[in-house]
Amino acid sequence: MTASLSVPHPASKTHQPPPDTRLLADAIRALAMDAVQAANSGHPGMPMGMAEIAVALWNRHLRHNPANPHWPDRDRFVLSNGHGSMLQYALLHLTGYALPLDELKHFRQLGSATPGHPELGLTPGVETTTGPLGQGIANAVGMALAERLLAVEFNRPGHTIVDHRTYVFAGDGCMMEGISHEACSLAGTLGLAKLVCIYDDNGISIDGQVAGWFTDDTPMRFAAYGWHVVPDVDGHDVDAVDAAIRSAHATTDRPTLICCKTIIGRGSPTRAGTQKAHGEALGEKEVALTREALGWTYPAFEIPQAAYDGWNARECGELLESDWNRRFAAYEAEYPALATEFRRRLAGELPPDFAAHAAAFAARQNDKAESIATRKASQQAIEAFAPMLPEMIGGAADLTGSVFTNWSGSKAVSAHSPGNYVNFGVREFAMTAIASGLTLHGGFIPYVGTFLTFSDYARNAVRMAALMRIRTILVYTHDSIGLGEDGPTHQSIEHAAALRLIPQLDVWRPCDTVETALAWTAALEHRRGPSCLLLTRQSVSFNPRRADQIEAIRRGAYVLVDAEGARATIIATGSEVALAVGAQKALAEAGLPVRVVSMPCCSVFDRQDAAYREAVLPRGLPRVAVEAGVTDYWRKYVGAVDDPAGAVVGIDRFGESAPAAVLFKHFGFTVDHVVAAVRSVLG
Ligand SMILES: Cc1ncc(C[n+]2csc(CCOP(=O)(O)OP(=O)(O)O)c2C)c(N)n1
Ligand SMILES: [Mg+2]
Repeated sequence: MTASLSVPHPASKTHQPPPDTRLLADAIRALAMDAVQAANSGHPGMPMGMAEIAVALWNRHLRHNPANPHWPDRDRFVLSNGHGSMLQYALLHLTGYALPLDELKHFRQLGSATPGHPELGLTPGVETTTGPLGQGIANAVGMALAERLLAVEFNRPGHTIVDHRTYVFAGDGCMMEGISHEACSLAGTLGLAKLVCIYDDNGISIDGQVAGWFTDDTPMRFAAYGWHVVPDVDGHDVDAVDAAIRSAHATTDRPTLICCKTIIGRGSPTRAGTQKAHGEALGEKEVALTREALGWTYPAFEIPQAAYDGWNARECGELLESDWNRRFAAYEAEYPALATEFRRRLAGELPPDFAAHAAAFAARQNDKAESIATRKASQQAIEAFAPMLPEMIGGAADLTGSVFTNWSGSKAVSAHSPGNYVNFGVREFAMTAIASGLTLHGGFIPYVGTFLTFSDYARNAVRMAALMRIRTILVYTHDSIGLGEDGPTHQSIEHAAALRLIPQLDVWRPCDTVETALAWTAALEHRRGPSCLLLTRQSVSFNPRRADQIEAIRRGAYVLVDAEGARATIIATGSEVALAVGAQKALAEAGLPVRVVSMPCCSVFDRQDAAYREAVLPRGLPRVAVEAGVTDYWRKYVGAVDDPAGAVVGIDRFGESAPAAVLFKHFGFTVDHVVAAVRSVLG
């Protein structure tokens, strides 16, 4: 599908003389070198090398409205080579976003809107946080996929309300990173035609000329993925880049890669073409020489009005958006329910009856009292929620039949048909960053699954989702030695603890069907960060609860079994809750009352008020934590290793290949061992 360009782009305005492209490009160069110089830190080379490419895209094609960076049908722009952040800041400033010159003068300073790498939420117009190379491309793939799916879902004959492109800039580093392979391979298979990647082929990365470590035939590589490739474009020729972008627009069945040959740091007499231009300030002397070479006569941070006039996108943006608003109003008149739903989806709001629906589901799960694997309980949750949440888009890294991320209404997305389920293939990292792209675009709540052990492959994308505080749901099953015979390569030992160390990430490890229902509810409701659901392969026993206990699950930890005059607290998560309950019973029979606290989500518990935390974990009661994972994490709850009033039953070595029941016994996850641990903390 091609864009329905009902409003002309500035590029097609014929009544004005075309802007002086050299002036526009040099304005970027000047701002980039001056801001980096002012900070004495940053990356001038990329912005100076991609300046003409930026002119071609941002001055002639990009459909955006600086006055409203959230306009739903804007083109998306991702700077995957995020070290070139000054390029984006210069563009946002020059085209008229609320990014005053003062912010550029404070590039990389505390509290500025111009951080070292682009960060979502800090700078108007930045669509995703980039910096870890390659991930921006995967985010862009997710955005393009979101656009494609929303267009099919919401557009109606004569009413095209979703119709925009996703552009991504990428450098050699992005192309070298494995995630670009994962993401671009899938984008080719899915035929994401509105995705346009512009490759800054400057032959330089930090260590020098990439010829020593990167000799791929990149056009061939992308052609092999099924992309439309425009090779050998002179990246300093605005018209040539413009023509390549047009050829991308004319391609309606495949994504496009535009390979632009550029010179890093172009304009700088001694640094251009060298790795020195990459990541250090040019220095006062070289800045002056560059001004001279460019014929740029203005002092630092002074941009001539003609450059501002040529770059200004406010009027055009206003026209583009108001045209869309008009078209959306017509759509709304004809399809009021769809329009309301579209608004809800883009706002990321759950339907008003969600909470009631979720509570009813938890109550049903409680009535059923099934003892099943939590991965299965998770599938039941998906089955319960997905019909009322069309924004849920699932997927797995080639483990659907194991992680149970599918449900009866799952329909696979392909190049030729829309759907609500993505078979990501064995691509954990791209899957996760693509999921973030879906979230960032708006309109979707992605949930993607793999084995917990392989969360390592995806870890930096999980971290980025947390850093961005975006709602992506990560379904990680086979969460311990409990997976059994696949052995130590597949058995998570340190993963739960390692994930819990990521700030702004909620890690849920539910113990049965009801906790899984509540964990899913929390993940769906939590708009300010990603959530992980750590789930068992093996069956776990159901725990009866009162209504107030069910309600308390969402507080992260709660008293599951209490005892009059309890002398100790056993804290447990997931599959080990059953052990804690077993030990509690055995101890009660022996006349030793103890309390069991189920703690499915530590971070959520930590956010509760002090009174609640004290009520659940009273100070002064010795504590034993039980989890089939590394013990270190639990020390914050039970005290130091040499504290006699605290113990952890855990596993600080890699697992073994054997049936799960054998392994639990082998590694000391038995009622007897937990009982002994409790006795040990009582002295
Ligand atoms: C995942 C990741 N690894 C390493 C880095 C550190 N780093 C930043 S830029 C860069 C070199 C990138 O080369 P290229 O993309 O060609 O950028 P250019 O110098 O051409 O602007 C490296 C290694 C990073 N940002 N992300
Ligand atoms: Mg490079």
